[in-house]
Formats: sequence, C-alpha cells, structure tokens
Amino acid sequence: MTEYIPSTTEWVRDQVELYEKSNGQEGYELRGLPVIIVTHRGRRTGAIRKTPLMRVKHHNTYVLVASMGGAPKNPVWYYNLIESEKVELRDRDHVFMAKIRLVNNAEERAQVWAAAVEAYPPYEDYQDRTTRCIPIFIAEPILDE
Ligand code: F42
Repeated sequence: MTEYIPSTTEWVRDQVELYEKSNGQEGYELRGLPVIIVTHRGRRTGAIRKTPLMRVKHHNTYVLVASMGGAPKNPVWYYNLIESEKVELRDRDHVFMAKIRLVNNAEERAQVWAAAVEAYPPYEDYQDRTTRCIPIFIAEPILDE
C-alpha cells in the first residue's frame, strides 16, 4: 500500500502539511527550534506515515528521539522504525533517504543523548517524566539515493 495516512493528532498533521506545502519555508520550527520530517511505513498497514521530530544533528547523522513528551509508552512510529531499514528524511527543502538503527550501546547513547538535549533541552524533562529509557535511532544519510 502506498497511501499516505496523516497523523491522528491535528497540530502534528497541520505542521507536516505546512512544512511540505511550503518546501520547508514554513512550519520548520517548534518552540523556535528546527524540526525534520521522517517519512516511513506503518508496520501493519504498510501505509506512508509522516512524523515530525526535533532536528538533532550529530556529526553527519540525524538523531531521532522517541520522547513523545515523556509519555509512559513509546510512540507508535518507534515500532514502525524498529522494523525498517531506511526512512526518508526532510530537513527543510532537503529530502533524502537515510539508513536507520536503534542505539543500544550505553556509551554511544550517552553521547547522542547529550547532543539531543543540547539541540532541544526539554528532552531532559521528558526523560525525567517517564520510567522508560527514551529510545533513540541514528539516521545516516545514504549519499547515492
Ligand atoms: N515526538 C517525539 O517523540 N519526538 C520529537 O522529537 C518530536 C518532535 C516534534 C516536533 C514537531 C511536531 O509537530 C511533533 C513532534 N513530535 C515529536 C510528535 C511526533 O510527531 C508524534 O506525533 C508523536 O511522537 C506520536 O507518534 P505516534 O506514532 O504515536 O503518532 C500517533 C498520534 C499517530 O498518529 N498514530 C497513528 C495512529 O493512527 O494512531 C499512527 C499509526 C501507525 O503508525 N500504525 C501502524 C501502521 O501499520 O500503519 C501500526 C503500528 C502498530 O504497531 O500497530
């Protein structure tokens, strides 16, 4: 299935629409900080899903933080990404494929978590609010796609 199913959350759906319609000129920020859009597939429906996340760059990679505001459960997109090898990323007008992996190593996690909190300080409060260890993916741009 290649159908796009927008988020059930209105403000998220609206941000994706504005961001894409303006080619990243509008809807690029949340609370004054930059946002990317992760396009992936639903693990059950196969439908196209678009998830805005804070833009966290670490070296030449993007860090995808499944914080969901410190909610007790992981966001649904986390389960979709666990079963994906690649996603499409949009950083303003730059759209590209990226290879993804979940960060499992504690030392690496500490490094990327520091980068995440530097880019978006509320992540620290989100981690304090929840007993789950907030999952993090590394997305490495694929240069030849
Ligand atoms: N969320 C974060 O976790 N981290 C961020 O850094 C972040 C930043 C951010 C910036 C701007 C913005 O607008 C939103 C931001 N969000 C951030 C919120 C993020 O975009 C998501 O809305 C949030 O994390 C919740 O993700 P979710 O995947 O749980 O979304 C829900 C509301 C949603 O739309 N769910 C759909 C649904 O219908 O309920 C998805 C369903 C889905 O993917 N279904 C799968 C399928 O096969 O199609 C099946 C999955 C399964 O396991 O059953």
